[in-house]
Amino acid sequence: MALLTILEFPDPRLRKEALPITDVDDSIRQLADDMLETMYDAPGIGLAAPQIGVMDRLIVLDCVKEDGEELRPLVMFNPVVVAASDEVNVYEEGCLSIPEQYGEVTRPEVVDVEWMDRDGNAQRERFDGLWATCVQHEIDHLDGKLFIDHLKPLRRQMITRKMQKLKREMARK
Ligand code: K1U
Ligand code: ZN
Repeated sequence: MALLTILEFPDPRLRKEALPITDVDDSIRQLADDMLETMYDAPGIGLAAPQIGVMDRLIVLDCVKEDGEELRPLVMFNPVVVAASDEVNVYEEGCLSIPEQYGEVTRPEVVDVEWMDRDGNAQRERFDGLWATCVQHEIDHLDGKLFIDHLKPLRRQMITRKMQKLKREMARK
């Protein structure tokens, strides 16, 4: 197992579209396990492959938040939202690639997602609550989309400028 480095906005790799996975083999299963370890360590509730610089359509998530409740690590290859409710939900989202910045994002409250699991089997499940928010946030990463793209222009600009300034300061150190 290995901890991976999480890319930070405005890294251009976060804006690229990831490619479909054709073969679920041991190397991609190992990558998924390393991503889960990295996500739990961060700590976070989700992680998408482009966030660690791998342009494959792979996400991991576990939105179990209660202490003592059994973990539910999910690994999804080629996830797709196949149905979404008209009802929406507003959640103050964060992102491991945009540290310490938050914003209210409106998304469908309930989504049906299809994906391929670690054994190459097709899966379909309905998600609601934080699971629905998180799976949509992670699938957005696969299309080069970030939660700030859902915010009002002024808030998005504020976060973008803060992150650009932080990057310049880090480069000077
Ligand atoms: O994709 C990511 O950057 C991970 C991100 C997922 C996410 C958070 C909030 C709403 C939608 C999607 C995070 O995990 S940020 C960290 C976080 O939310 C968290 C960390 C520890 C405990 C609980 C939440
Ligand atoms: Zn994110």
